[in-house]
Amino acid sequence: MSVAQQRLLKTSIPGPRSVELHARKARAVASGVGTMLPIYVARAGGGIVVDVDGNQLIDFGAGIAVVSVGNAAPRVAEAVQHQVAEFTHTCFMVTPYEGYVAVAEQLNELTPGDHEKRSALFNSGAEAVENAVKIARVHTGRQAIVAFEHAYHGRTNLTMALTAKNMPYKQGFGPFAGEVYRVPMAYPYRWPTGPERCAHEAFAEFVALVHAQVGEQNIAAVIIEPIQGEGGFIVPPPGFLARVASWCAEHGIVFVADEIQTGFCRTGDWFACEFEDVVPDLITTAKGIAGGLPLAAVTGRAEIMDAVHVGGLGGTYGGNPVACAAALGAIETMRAEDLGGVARRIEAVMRPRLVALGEKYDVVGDVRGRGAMLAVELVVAGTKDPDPALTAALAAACHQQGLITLTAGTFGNVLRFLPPLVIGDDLLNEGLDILEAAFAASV
Ligand code: PLZ
Repeated sequence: MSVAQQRLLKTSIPGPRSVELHARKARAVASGVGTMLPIYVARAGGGIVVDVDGNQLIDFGAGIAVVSVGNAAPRVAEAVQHQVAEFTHTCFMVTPYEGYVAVAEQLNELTPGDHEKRSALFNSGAEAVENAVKIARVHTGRQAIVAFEHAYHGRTNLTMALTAKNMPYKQGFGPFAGEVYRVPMAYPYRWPTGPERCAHEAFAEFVALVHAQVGEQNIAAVIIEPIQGEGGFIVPPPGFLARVASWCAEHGIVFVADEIQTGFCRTGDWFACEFEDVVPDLITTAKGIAGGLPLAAVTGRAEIMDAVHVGGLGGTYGGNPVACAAALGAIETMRAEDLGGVARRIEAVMRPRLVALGEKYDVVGDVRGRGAMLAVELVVAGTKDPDPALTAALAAACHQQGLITLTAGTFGNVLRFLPPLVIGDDLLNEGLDILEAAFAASV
């Protein structure tokens, strides 16, 4: 690993060179494209991001759950370098190539269920979700799509409609796509009658609501993140996913698991659905799949995937050969280094320390997540009122000390942790030390 695995602060954060680049950004880049922490990156690897001022920050974000295998992971870099020298693009729809087929084979093998499967490749998570909807509609001959509160599925027109949160994702960008219906999410911490009743009551509400307001016979698909990502790492109570999935099966509705954030070892299994033995009809993947190159996929039951007419799915770049080579390198890394097991070990290190924070500080309402996808929800002490200002202050305090942390949540009050799975235990613990110090200073 060429990047030294240690935190190093040479300047204030951001340093002078980053500040200069950020001024150039303001003149050149559309202001709608925001940046959370304006340190400009020079190199990154393992659990460290190096900026242009020579600062080395601990990475608890992994580019939003993307570089699970690490930045510039050796197998990914090697596969990409080889592929980029052979050919960079032909368009799979014009003249195909083996890498695309090999990635599809891997996805068919690794995703839950041993039924016959097919995959199709795309460029971004949102594009995969759009295509899952297209496929479900053709297969069922129905139009309605049911999504959940706190859901995040992307920023394209159809996926904005599926995404729950207005600011910043939807504000001013309507009108949104039709035939999208939203139902309550089984959110244990905020379930009105308490977490014990959440699974049962949320499912009953879901069933009653879609029956009364949509009609089962009109529903093409129900889409859900097995652990909600941008919505605040909301883990549905045990049994909820399975009940929704089997209800879908009963009514001929396609059950789509959006594993774009949870997939590829992040939660301790290849896919988060496996934890509860849920087998989705379709599964959308992206992010962790290709070690940082843009690639996404829809994988699912052969009879559903193959319902679409020839030529109905595609795009110029979908399944680009360089991205496919990267994916094969990333998947090989996950297998060889048992990154699912590593994610569980990361949880074993992080969770007890987050729980301890929760015991010490009343502002920690909830500690949750799974594997290397963990979060704390911050509230006003003694209430469940979200505290987004404290959340932002804690994140900023971490940034100042050289720890990259992200926030999330419909109410902006969740601090989330998504380290690269290849991060060392020493960096993990040092990052947690910084977090603890931020609590001590800010609360
Ligand atoms: N589905 C579950 O997490 C992307 C969004 C960052 P794209 N999440 C990060 C931002 O602010 O834009 C995501 C996701 C889930 C779909 C998507 C969309 O994936 O690759 O960003 O299109």
